[in-house]
Amino acid sequence: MSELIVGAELTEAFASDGVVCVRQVLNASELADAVAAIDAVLADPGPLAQVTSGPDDPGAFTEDFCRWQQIPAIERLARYSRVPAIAAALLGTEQVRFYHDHVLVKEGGTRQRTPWHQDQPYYNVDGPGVSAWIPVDPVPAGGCLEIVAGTHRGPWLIPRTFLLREAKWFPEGSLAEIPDIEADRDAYDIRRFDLEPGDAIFFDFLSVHGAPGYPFSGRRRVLSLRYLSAAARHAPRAWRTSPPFDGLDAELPAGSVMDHSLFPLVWPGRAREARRRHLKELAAGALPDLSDPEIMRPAWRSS
Ligand SMILES: O=C(O)CCC(=O)C(=O)O
Repeated sequence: MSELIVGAELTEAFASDGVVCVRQVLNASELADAVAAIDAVLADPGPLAQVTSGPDDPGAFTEDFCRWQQIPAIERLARYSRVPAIAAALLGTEQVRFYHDHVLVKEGGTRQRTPWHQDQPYYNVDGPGVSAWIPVDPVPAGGCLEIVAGTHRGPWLIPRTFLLREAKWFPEGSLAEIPDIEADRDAYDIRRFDLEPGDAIFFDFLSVHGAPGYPFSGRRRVLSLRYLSAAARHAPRAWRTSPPFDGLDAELPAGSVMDHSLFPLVWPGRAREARRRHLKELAAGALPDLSDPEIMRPAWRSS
């Protein structure tokens, strides 16, 4: 795989549309890690796991959240793949924190749509963030995540539960409703892609997005990695957010930087810091510590 260049074209497209597709973000071994991670999540669901499709659905839509502390492969991808570097470039921020992971699997034949929504109104943060939606199976455009370009500029729209459409977060009437996009799709600039395993769609926490069911024979296994810009701030809510971070409000004051072990700083990564240190040592005439694996680990190259 070639050197990653997050050029102006990509960052400008993200600033203007709130969504970009980046091909081959994961290399072969990272992809294998992502497959193993998703399979581990499905084999041993966590306390936040849920099936977001009805019992009569011929397939199933399964989700799980916040598993990186139990599944090392997720932490490795979140920290050391190229994803945090791309997130930093797209957000135009010097520092990036990992917010959480989200596994979203649609079995072949699933009818359940992922309703149109924005992510940020479900969260406990104000300020910018980006998600990387990374399938580990080939996903045809007809089964792909869809994003309405330009909606990242807001406004915030009311979050509802996916199945029963309940307003469990912001109270009814306090935010505008999501428009009926399905009734008039041509009126919206909807982006979707034919994806290969390891490609990624990066989209802003405020971008309106949804997904069709999965009317194909294979599965659609996705790992979504979510990142916070340095400008993101803790926004405790009067309700349980999705995902919830129980007890956090007592530890992190409202309006503070998301400086907590739940949200590790992942960019600049250890690899970049280690290389800086190494260059400094070389400049000072000192012998570099070549036993430090991070020095040898390429941050911007995947192989
Ligand atoms: O995978 C899906 O069906 C929806 C994804 C989504 O809503 C998200 O990643 O925020």
